[in-house]
Amino acid sequence: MEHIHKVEVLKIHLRILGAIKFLVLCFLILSCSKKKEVIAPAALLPVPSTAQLEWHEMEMNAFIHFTINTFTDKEWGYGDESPSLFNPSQLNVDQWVTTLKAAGFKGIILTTKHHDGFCLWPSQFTEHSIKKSPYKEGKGDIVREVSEACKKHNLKFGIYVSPWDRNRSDYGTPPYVNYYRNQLKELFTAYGPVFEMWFDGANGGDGYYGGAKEKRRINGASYYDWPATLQMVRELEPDVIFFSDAGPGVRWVGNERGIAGETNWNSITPDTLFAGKAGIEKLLETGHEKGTHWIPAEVDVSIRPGWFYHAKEDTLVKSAEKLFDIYLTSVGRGSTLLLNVPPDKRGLFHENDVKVLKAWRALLDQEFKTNLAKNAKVEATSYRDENVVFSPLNISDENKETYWTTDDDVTTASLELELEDAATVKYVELQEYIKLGQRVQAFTVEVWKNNAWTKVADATTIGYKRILKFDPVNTEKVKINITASKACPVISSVKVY
Ligand code: FUL
Repeated sequence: MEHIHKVEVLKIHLRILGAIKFLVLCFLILSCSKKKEVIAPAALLPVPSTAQLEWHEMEMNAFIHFTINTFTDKEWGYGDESPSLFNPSQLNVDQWVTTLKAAGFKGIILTTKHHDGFCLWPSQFTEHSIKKSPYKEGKGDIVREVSEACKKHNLKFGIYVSPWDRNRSDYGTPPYVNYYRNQLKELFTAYGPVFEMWFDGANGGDGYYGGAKEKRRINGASYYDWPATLQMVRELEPDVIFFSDAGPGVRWVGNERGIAGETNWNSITPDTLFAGKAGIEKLLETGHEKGTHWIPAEVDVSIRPGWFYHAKEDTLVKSAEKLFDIYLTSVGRGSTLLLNVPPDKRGLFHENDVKVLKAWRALLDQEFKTNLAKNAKVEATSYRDENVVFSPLNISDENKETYWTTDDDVTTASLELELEDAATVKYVELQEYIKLGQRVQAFTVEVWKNNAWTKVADATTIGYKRILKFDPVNTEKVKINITASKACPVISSVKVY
């Protein structure tokens, strides 16, 4: 009897347990269905294309200026130089590419033709090329060598093809534009993939021009009919990034000193700009907050005073410290650095340049060795919809697709990072999630010192990446205050060194 009673009690217990389980399940289903919808901020136009985004992520590319000028000790060849002068004795493109790769460059842009018109590939459209030089008895092709070495070492390959040609007798007339296009066709058909194409702004002036030896002026806005030329190239290489003073892929930064504007918007309104247009330097340096197109600045600068190799500049190679400063004013201001390293007459990077590149790499690695934000406790004044998808923790998860953001009507906000231990800090590095556009207009950095917040830096734009350097300070807490933003800030990464 007793036994039967126990079984009944057990049954009742089981039923109660089942009911509880059912209720818990209902509650879970109900609360899940009630869960807020995840609504990311709308993109703030303009935004980068996929190819531009990849270009931003490269951060550092190298320029290689090498041509007949290397042998004539000039910066701009007149166009009458004999191809027989081009004779590198120990050319080794592997030395170029491996040196640059070790320094951290992701792509290389080679001067396939500079203003003097000499071609580093055996173009079928001119005799003014490497095929008439002693190099490999006229069988050489340095464009091919470099593009293949880039493939081998997994770097991207880009080309500089000067529109201005001081050798051609037809420069300034319509047939030359056809010649130029034929050369582009040759290059883009046989040497790709090409990630970036450089159109230089220097256009027209005096030159040899097939013996005419005169000054020729062209109308930079109309002579080349750029839209048609770009369209032709795009058909061969759809994702190529076009560099010129005003884009359309990336713009010139307005100076050759390695300095992007402290305020650096990735946007400009290009309608009234064209390669070679005078007086636009300042605008190119800062971009324009209300610009209609995403056309970021590229910072081109040479490791030496000149773009081409000159023995007299062997002692004037920029120091590792100078290159570090340039890194901060280019990559550290949301631009991509394009650092020129010119091979010498042997066809090698000079020992002094190689030494400096190594020291610079070591300096970068040393200064940015330990990211103190990695294990920091992070809090924000608010986060979007109080949804963990937009949590401030995203800034240190090393996932470039996650970010911290606020509600649409919140354009000022702070992030506080509490470091694991007190440490000496001297750099803060921030990244906006630029897929949704560039937003931040002003921000400050504070550190906790003597029981109070002390401002150590303030700045304007962030963009793809912003690095601020300040006097080293010992602290356990760092605060970022976004003080003005075009729309809710969207920050994907914060690092502290
Ligand atoms: C300038 C050119 O005139 C220089 O020679 C060099 O190629 C530099 C990168 O661009 O406009």
